[in-house]
Amino acid sequence: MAGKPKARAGGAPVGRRAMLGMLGAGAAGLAAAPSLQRGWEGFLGAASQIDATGLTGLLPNPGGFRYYSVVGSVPHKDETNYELQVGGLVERPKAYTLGELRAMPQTRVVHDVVCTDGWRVEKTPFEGVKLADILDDAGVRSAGAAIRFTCFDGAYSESLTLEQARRSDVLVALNMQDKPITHEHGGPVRLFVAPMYFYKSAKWLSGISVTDKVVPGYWEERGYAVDGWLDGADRHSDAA
Ligand SMILES: Nc1nc2c(c(=O)[nH]1)N[C@H]1C(S)=C(S)[C@@H](COP(=O)(O)O)O[C@H]1N2
Ligand SMILES: [Mo]
Repeated sequence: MAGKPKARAGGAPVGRRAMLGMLGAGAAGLAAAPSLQRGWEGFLGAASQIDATGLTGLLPNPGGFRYYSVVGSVPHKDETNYELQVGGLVERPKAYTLGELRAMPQTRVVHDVVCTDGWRVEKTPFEGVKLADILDDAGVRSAGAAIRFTCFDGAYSESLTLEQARRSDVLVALNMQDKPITHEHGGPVRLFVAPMYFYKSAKWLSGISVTDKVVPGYWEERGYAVDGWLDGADRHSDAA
């Protein structure tokens, strides 16, 4: 599979030299300023939002993750303004607040995270609401066959078949590594599709729409497989 294009769809482009300079200054500032609370991960997350070069994706990160976004900046959302819209081919379209999602039964899934770019973070816990529960709440109509996911970054999208979406290891996740998902990792709510490559796990999730067929997502329109199964994934079992 070809490497991801590094061009970002939005935001002001930052030159490679400027980016290196900024990262250098940031790293020096971090070493010199113990008062900087967010730490290297927070810095990387912030830097990645203005990095049009993809360089931040190449920097070391103690957690093993790289931060990805196809746009230059993403609005921050929390309990005051977050909403998850569920609609399309359903009986009961609904918008969930963060509080409503937190009040639903929570499921914890531990699975390796694997990006097609070659990095992996082993045994990563995610916790949240089973997508299947949200679909049951909404009542999928008989014509419904797939799900389209949209994001409040305004650009990313993903897809699953209805059968995939109903697996018990597919979550509308609120926690990652047993903490609320940070903005950099797609919080407050992201998808976690444990048996598939991490590109299927849409960050900054804002919309779940039931469709009559699979609508290829952002990377899928750019050549990635619609079925993003990891090697060794059990495609037919429901086991997490
Ligand atoms: N909204 C959104 N979701 C996204 C992406 C993105 O660019 N935008 N990148 C995908 C890819 S390719 C990966 S590997 C993971 C990265 O998640 P992380 O930034 O939390 O490491 O998010 C996936 N979900
Ligand atoms: Mo990825």
